[in-house]
Amino acid sequence: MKSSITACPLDCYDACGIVYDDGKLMPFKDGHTNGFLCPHINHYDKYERIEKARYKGAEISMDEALEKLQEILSSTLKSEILHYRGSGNFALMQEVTDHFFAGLGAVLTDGTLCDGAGEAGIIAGRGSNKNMPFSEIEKSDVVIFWGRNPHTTSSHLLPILKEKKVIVIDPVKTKVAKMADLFVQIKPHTDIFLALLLARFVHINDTLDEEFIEKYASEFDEYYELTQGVRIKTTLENIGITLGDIGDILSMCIDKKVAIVCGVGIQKYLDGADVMRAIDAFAVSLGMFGKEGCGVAYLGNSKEGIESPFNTKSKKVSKVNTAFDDFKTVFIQGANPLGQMPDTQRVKNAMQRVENVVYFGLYENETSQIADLIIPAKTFLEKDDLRTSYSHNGLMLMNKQIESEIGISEYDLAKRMCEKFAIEIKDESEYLEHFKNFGVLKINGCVEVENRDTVAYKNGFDTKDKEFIFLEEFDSPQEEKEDELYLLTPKSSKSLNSQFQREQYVYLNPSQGFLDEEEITISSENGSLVLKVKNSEDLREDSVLIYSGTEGVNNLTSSKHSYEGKSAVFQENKVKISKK
Ligand SMILES: Nc1nc2c(c(=O)[nH]1)N[C@H]1C(S)=C(S)[C@@H](COP(=O)(O)OP(=O)(O)OC[C@H]3O[C@@H](n4cnc5c(=O)[nH]c(N)nc54)[C@H](O)[C@@H]3O)O[C@H]1N2
Ligand SMILES: Nc1nc2c(c(=O)[nH]1)N[C@H]1C(S)=C(S)[C@@H](COP(=O)(O)OP(=O)(O)OC[C@H]3O[C@@H](n4cnc5c(=O)[nH]c(N)nc54)[C@H](O)[C@@H]3O)O[C@H]1N2
Ligand code: SF4
Ligand SMILES: [Mo]
Repeated sequence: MKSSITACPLDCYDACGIVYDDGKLMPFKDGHTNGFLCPHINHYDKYERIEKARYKGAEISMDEALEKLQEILSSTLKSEILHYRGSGNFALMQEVTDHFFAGLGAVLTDGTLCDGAGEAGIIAGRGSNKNMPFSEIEKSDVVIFWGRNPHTTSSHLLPILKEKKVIVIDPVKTKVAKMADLFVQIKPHTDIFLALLLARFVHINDTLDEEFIEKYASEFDEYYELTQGVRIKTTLENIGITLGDIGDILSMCIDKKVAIVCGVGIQKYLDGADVMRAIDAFAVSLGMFGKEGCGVAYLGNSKEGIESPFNTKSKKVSKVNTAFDDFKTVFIQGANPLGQMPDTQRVKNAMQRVENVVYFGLYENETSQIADLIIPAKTFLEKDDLRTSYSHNGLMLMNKQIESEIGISEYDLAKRMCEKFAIEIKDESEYLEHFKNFGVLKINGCVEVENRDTVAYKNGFDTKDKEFIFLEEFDSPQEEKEDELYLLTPKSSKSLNSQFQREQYVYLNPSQGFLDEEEITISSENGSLVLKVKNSEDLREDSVLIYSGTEGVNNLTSSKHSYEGKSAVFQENKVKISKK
């Protein structure tokens, strides 16, 4: 009998297990999925997908589309072919196209639009990025959501908060902030100062975990000196925090199991790596690593412990500022670079000069609109795959549930192209088996990636001498100009980046003096856009919020790289607002 087990394919912390039951997507009852899914998957079949292949606007058959693709690839110098793959589907077999393009001698991408700055900060301090999985957060007494919005982006953490104290550090009064025991509505991009001050006060209050520090963080004294460079009174005034807040955070954390659950919000800046590393250092000061129910959770490496069976050796260009016009053919898979990459005008200009833009995806968007060749993909229900997660250790099977005439799977496309260009490729089942072999059945009935720690850093950090490496310097606070506002671009509950129902508003604090539904212009040094206003008391007066996935939001953002981590910096630019 066909297995009805699959998993959500979306780029999401939770990576939920799904049972396909008589045409319905039902949640796994056990494990972290906890018997519920989310609006994206509950409404998955309501979103209109691309059904037919197209070339230059005219519908063609899938066979013709693949012939065309082959023709385009044969007539392009291999070094002038770019394969740009996004995270529209997070499963492991998606990478099989990298295998084809690398074998062909084409160019792939590196860098990230997502979590790279934070990850670089973690690695600089700890020597590796080993995550604190959901199952460990569950064991903590106190959870600090620091730049993470669980109601929207990781709702499966919510049921485990019941008996815990919750602290939220966010410029926006999010849903979790409203239910928190303590909410600190911090000024955007000032978290590093709060983190430095927290570590300093742990020392001043004589609440350092001396034993841990002696063993694994012996440079803390130097770090303490660095924290003394932060002027307490002016800094606190500037970042919108009181000494009382600091005292409250610390008193809630002392002698407790604390999980600091960070999201990408804190690190969409040039110095995003340093912010993350300073937060880690605060956790170190309390000795919060290597112990059950303690630690700093972020986006772990979803491929940790899994070897790729694919050849991905190739020249690579950065995803953040890709010079598309260096290429004659660009093959875009599972991504919407014209919506989601920073500095849209730059991307558009460059893309216009590309002779062949190929779009391989499920939905129409800014990128499909300018593509020459459109190849419809199969949904996760129509192909076999497996997935892992960046926040728990599960290895989830994604068995094919439906036969469909529409689209082609990544494997079938790669296989066909490999055969045409005489590149070796194995049977699909061999790759699936390869991935499956990294799984191990746990007592609770779940399959997890073997060799992944549940409690990481039990015997010290993964640095040379097992010690945490502290930050040695940090950027001074930014100069403020009166008419400039911080741009926040967090995730929306209605969309998954640019998939599904996309937002269309700019959110402002009412003190800005605009009316709901009034159109305003938002501009930065990179560009501008016009959006209708929604007023919200949940925002600070110095911030403007436009959700990720809103059409045009990236007109405003810069394609600079973070100092560390080759990551996009979507919140580095300040913006101005005016009547339309
Ligand atoms: N519904 C939904 N779920 C998603 C996604 C989606 O688009 N929609 N996207 C998925 C993807 S790709 C990712 S990477 C994850 C990311 O998910 P999260 O890590 O939760 O990231 P964001 O929503 O970008 O930001 C989280 C919080 O950071 C806050 N923030 C912004 N700037 C700052 C700051 O300077 N300091 C502090 N302390 N906080 C700040 C925001 O107000 C927001 O509440 O979510 C995934 N899940
Ligand atoms: N301003 C701003 N910009 C951001 C962000 C932000 O917070 N603010 N977040 C950034 C982050 S964290 C991320 S991860 C990126 C995400 O950016 P992208 O990776 O570009 O993701 P999406 O916008 O979700 O586009 C995914 C596309 O994948 C396609 N797709 C879905 N499933 C499949 C499949 O099975 N096969 C194929 N072939 N295609 C499929 C769909 O057609 C969809 O349009 O955006 C980044 N951009
Ligand atoms: S919470 Fe995340 S993983 Fe779970 S169904 Fe929704 S999008 Fe998928
Ligand atoms: Mo992301």
